[in-house]
Amino acid sequence: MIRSNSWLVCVCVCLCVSCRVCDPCELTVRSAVTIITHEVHPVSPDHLKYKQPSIINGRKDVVTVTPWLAPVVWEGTFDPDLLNPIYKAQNLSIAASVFAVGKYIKFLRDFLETAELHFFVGFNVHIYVFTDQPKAVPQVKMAAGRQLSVRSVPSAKRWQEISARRMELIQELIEAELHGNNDYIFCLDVDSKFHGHWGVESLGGLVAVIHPGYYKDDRSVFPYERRPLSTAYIAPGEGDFYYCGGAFGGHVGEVQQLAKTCRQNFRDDAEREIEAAWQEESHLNRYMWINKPSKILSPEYLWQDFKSREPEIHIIRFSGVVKNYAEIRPNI
Ligand code: UD2
Repeated sequence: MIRSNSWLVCVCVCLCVSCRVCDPCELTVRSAVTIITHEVHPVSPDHLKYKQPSIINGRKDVVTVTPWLAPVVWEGTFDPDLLNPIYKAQNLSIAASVFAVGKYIKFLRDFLETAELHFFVGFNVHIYVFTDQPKAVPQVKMAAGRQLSVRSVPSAKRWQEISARRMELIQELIEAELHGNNDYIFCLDVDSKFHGHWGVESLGGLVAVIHPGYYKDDRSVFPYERRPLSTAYIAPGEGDFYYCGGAFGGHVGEVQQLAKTCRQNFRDDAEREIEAAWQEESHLNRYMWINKPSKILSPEYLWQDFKSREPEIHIIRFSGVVKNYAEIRPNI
């Protein structure tokens, strides 16, 4: 099927590979069918003026491509003057999901207000807020082409459940409302603010954000789920990067597949009475290890306010606020 925004979606049968995808314990949770999206080449408007690209001058302090040849997006690796007209011509829609349950509702205003200033400014954006307090959702003035919808969700006694249930609700949102309407979706933590440009350079089939806490570490110390009983298990010596649970996204079809798999794996773990070390973040890391992201966003796209800025971070685009867990979570 050829989509209107120039993406080709094809369906192929997975071949057996030497990974845990084919372990008997995962057969029930992974479909034999994988959706792969191929981006057709970008089409530039005629006579567009922008800075001359170079393949010898550019960022030398960071790695800008993974070993599987996915770009790693850092400031200085892309040109908005070139990218924006290309994507503008496609009349894209970008959805964002954000959960504000219990006391986390207090973070919503700053999240929404700063998204207006920095997140896909000038594009069609639809923010979906999931909350147990719809009446407390702040009224934030949104620019033309941008809208907000509120979805009611029950509150929970454990923060782990709220965090983990996001995959299920994201899957349902995509299946019920987004297919055919929105081209891309980003799933974001609410206890965060935008501080700088986050735009079309972040778009891709499957997009992961490098966690700011571990990007200089050896993978043996990543907080992956290390118990083989869990479907999120990654052994020492395995894995690529440690990705954030607080920001990920991509084409809606890809994110649907991710959410569906993580939700099912979480459920299978629950039946075995095991909860992955970092809930859906552990399942996301497991998924992204097998299903390599087609684009990786540097820690500029999810920093943490309590961390001092590192020299390679030229801009902070989105950052988690400092919070007192004991005060805001329903349980410790
Ligand atoms: C990390 C991840 C988070 C998630 C979690 C593991 C980052 C920056 N954060 O952060 O995404 O993977 O580990 O579960 O990567 N929420 C509520 N109400 C609650 C609790 C949580 O609405 O009572 C929502 C809210 O959108 C919040 C998100 O769940 O932003 C994640 O919860 P967190 O911020 O407490 O998780 P944290 O800081 O451990």
